[in-house]
Amino acid sequence: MWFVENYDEKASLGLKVKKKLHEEQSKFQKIDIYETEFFGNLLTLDGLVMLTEKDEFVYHEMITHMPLCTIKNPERVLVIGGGDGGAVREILKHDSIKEVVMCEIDQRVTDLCRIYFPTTTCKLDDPRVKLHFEDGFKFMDGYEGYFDLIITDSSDPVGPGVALFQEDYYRLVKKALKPGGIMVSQSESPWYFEDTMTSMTGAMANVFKNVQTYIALVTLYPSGLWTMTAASDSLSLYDFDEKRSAKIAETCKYYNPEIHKGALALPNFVKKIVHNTK
Ligand code: AG3
Repeated sequence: MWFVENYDEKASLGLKVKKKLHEEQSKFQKIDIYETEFFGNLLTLDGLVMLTEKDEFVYHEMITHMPLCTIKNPERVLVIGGGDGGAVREILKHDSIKEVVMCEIDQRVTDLCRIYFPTTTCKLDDPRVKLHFEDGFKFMDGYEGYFDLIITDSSDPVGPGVALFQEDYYRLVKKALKPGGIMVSQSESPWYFEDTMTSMTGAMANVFKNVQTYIALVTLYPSGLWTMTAASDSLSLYDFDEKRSAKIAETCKYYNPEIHKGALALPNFVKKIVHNTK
């Protein structure tokens, strides 16, 4: 049996599956969990690969440590989405963290990941973590100048995640951030989501002074060439704490200080797609 993610009839990814572990239609989306031959357990939402046990470290290390090593003394972080807990696990590696708030719209994702992905959910019961299961957009409205970092760990811009790629959302993020804060959103693949990347980085550039797209090689996402985009009024990912980055890297399988610098180097065709300001 094969799991196949189809990229708009343009291409597809196939993963050999040992067995299907779970299947349900939640209030928000179709959730499927498989045991694969090579990548461990696989979670898909509406048929799209979210993570496997074997490769999740790339995405989760890169969406967290790039911005966290750029903030002097990160204390409060908000994760919008990220119900698998992988981002939360990485954030807590930074000693200065006092509070991590995760706001996931679909509690079923987290409940099921606790069963099938114990290595990503392992820190969700840490006393510094607060879990909320509601619409991230609405949830954030209650905050002003509070977070050092806001991470959008969303699915593609279809289904429940669409609003998270738009300017209104980035304005809310800015309001919830401390004045010197930074945001980062997963920003899709330049091969298959060119228009999304252009519109979302353009929308970020309307709200923040610095917009910086960087690369994470996520094997099982469309094309494998995946991007994340950070935005801030004062911080630049180039000015990061190399010492802390090296220390954190001892616990990582992908991220390290050389990757931190190298991830910011964009191929020419990607530079043309995004609104990089620095
Ligand atoms: N966020 C999902 C990225 C989108 C993948 N897209 C796709 N397969 N078409 C990852 C959730 C992990 N915390």
